[in-house]
Amino acid sequence: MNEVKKVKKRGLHSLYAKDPVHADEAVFGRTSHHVTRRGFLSGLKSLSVLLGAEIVYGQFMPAGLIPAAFAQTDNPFTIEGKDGLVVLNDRPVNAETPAHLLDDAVTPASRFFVRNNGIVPESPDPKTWTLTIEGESAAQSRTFTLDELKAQFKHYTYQLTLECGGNGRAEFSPAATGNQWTTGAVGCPSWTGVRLKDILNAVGVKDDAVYIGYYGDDQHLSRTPGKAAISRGVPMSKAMEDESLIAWAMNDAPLPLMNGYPLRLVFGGWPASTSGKWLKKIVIRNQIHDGAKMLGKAYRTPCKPVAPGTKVADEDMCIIEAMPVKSLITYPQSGTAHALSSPLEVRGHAWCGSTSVEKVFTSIDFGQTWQQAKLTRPKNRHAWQHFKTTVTFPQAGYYEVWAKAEDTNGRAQPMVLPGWNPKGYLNNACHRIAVSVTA
Ligand SMILES: Nc1nc2c(c(=O)[nH]1)N[C@H]1C(S)=C(S)[C@@H](COP(=O)(O)O)O[C@H]1N2
Ligand SMILES: [Mo]
Repeated sequence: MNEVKKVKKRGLHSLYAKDPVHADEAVFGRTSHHVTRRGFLSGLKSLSVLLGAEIVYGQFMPAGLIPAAFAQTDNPFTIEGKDGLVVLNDRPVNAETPAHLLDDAVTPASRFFVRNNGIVPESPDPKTWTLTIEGESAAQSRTFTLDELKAQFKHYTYQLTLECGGNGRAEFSPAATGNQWTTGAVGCPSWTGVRLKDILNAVGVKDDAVYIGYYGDDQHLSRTPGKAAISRGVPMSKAMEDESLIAWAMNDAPLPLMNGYPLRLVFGGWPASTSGKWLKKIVIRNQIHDGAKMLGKAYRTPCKPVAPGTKVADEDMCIIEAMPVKSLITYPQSGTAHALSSPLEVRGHAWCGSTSVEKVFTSIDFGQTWQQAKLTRPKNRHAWQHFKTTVTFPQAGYYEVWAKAEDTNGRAQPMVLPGWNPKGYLNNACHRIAVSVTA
């Protein structure tokens, strides 16, 4: 079931992540990292040849930008139960969803990404599954079976966005190690379960509680008994939100094994690493949880911005909380050919971990001008929103459609890579797709 078939190939992103200067040369055919504008413009000509069309707004195209048309990856792997996901690693299994497969308003289980830090439990038995709540700030220690959880607490369903903190890592330069996620470590299914706060309150939370931490049933890659692959958590304020769930269902069906079957935490809008899978234990802590991947540089960014490549001391790294504002174009698929005679519908989703999205804009001229898209309200707090717009092209040629979301606090996505950080988290740069317009 967990088996991943076929051999790895190197995509443009891994090429670029490994050595951006050489990748630049390979793609743009340049000999120097410092490209003059003239050199760049002649590069543009050869790019146009490669693309098979004139880059209509080529004079605005930033030097060093890899055309989105080249970011197409073929898919050399498959995971059972997952449809068209691109596998980035097979030990542990990690797979992301191509943008055009995330077009549904509610992400189907078959298209929800997979991010594992350890070894997936083989065949968890829901009948004997238990969840224990304990910890120094728990009034008592209590264990529930899955049936007891379902019988004793009210059920809630919310549509909640989960995005890996490392989504977009592939674009950072200098490159950050770790899974080279492009845009597909995000999804927004509907989740059903009980409110974490109802369980915590039933057990009893002491006044000195500051954090909860989780433990799952997956093994560390080394298979060392008792060693957690990951054990993260959230502050009490997030734990006590209405939408913070202990969930057993995704889109009204049991969770897929890869996504935490039979029980997981779901904290919408926060780095998905906080949403513990195969959930066995929650600890209520009187200090910030110090489990695996809570300390050091894991899921942290520099407390103050640093220049790319800077070595940052652990004590200057701060825990990532809500994810930043972001959007994804899910239709059309990047690389689409479109006839000049008709307008093109462009659509996708936008989300923001702390508030909601206020506006989404698209551009077809490398960000010179923007037009505002139609945007829906979220189904509930921490659910992604959908945007739709119609684009008309002035002439045949190669275009990129860019999307930019702005949250209710007036914070918008940057067009280029934001704040470099040692582990490559929180890349919320504008998503862009290639469209070739034919006469
Ligand atoms: N027990 C356990 N929980 C986990 C993980 C894990 O490896 N083990 N990975 C975390 C990370 S880093 C992410 S991004 C999300 C991914 O959830 P998904 O695999 O369902 O997409 O699960 C989180 N919860
Ligand atoms: Mo993650």
